[in-house]
Amino acid sequence: LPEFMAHLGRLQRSGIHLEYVEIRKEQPPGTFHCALAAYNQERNRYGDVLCLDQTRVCLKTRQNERSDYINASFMDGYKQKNAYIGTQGPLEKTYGDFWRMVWEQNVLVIVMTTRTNEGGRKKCGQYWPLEEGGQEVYSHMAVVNQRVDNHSHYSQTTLELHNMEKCEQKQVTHFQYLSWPDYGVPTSALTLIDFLGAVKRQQRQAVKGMGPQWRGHPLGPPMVVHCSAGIGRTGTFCALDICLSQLQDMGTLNVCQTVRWMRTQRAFTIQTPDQYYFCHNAILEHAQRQGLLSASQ
Ligand code: PTR
Ligand code: PTR
Repeated sequence: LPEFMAHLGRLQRSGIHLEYVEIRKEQPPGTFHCALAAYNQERNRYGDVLCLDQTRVCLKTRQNERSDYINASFMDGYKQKNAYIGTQGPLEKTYGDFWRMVWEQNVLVIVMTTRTNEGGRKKCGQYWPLEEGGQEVYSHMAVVNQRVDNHSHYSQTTLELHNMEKCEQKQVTHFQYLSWPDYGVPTSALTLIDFLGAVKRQQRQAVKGMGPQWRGHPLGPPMVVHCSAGIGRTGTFCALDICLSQLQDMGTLNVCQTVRWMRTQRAFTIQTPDQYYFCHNAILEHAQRQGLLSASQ
């Protein structure tokens, strides 16, 4: 933490913005062939937010389906390979693909950091049944809403997935953070950090209930994290998780290196200088609350 504080002290806000400008200059280190293929265009929410071939999540193609593409990327967490799948807000056309990915990757927790509509614009499809007791069928997956818990800044929904081809079922927890505008930053860092805490507790608890094949993987399968494009808010959320884990484990952290690495896996991660600055600020607020800083800092 002292190194981080010294770094922050040297840079101030404008310096942090400049650091971000430098990060943005770096080109993504891979190719976008699959995302750019003509028959996949309708599977991208935004024509300019594509995923790298090298880290994309491939659907396990079924017969008579041409494409294994979904706009989703594996991303490493702190000391955890593929801790997250960063993805766009599902489109009506891709609801089935989304749930197929959740099933195939054994996902236990879905984190949504956008509302479906913002400022009169559609940001993400309503890809799960909203009401308690509701049920929807997406391709060969039936999703049942078992329970909704509303908290002041987020809602937590327990969903049951029925794979109608395999006649098997699984439980998934859906978390939606409700006060984060796109291109913006949350009004309070601490409410986002509390949200992150709730997400991680659920992931840990769900992993404990998994079968023996997961015993060697204490942190479990990837969490799905999405917003609208799956880069700005998604990237900020994951960067914060990684940096807070670094702080907890090593007593220090490096936002710049973290974001640069993340961008090699999910291209364009973190969209604005303010989101980049927010990561720093949120860590400070957290450190203050934990009593890790003296009053003068
Ligand atoms: N082409 C889009 C646009 O700027 O309108 C791409 C985009 C949309 C990029 C939303 C980022 C966005 O934010 P987030 O990743 O947080 O949903
Ligand atoms: N609509 C987004 C934007 O204008 O920010 C789409 C976009 C995303 C454009 C990333 C360029 C991007 O690349 P970089 O983050 O490397 O500048």
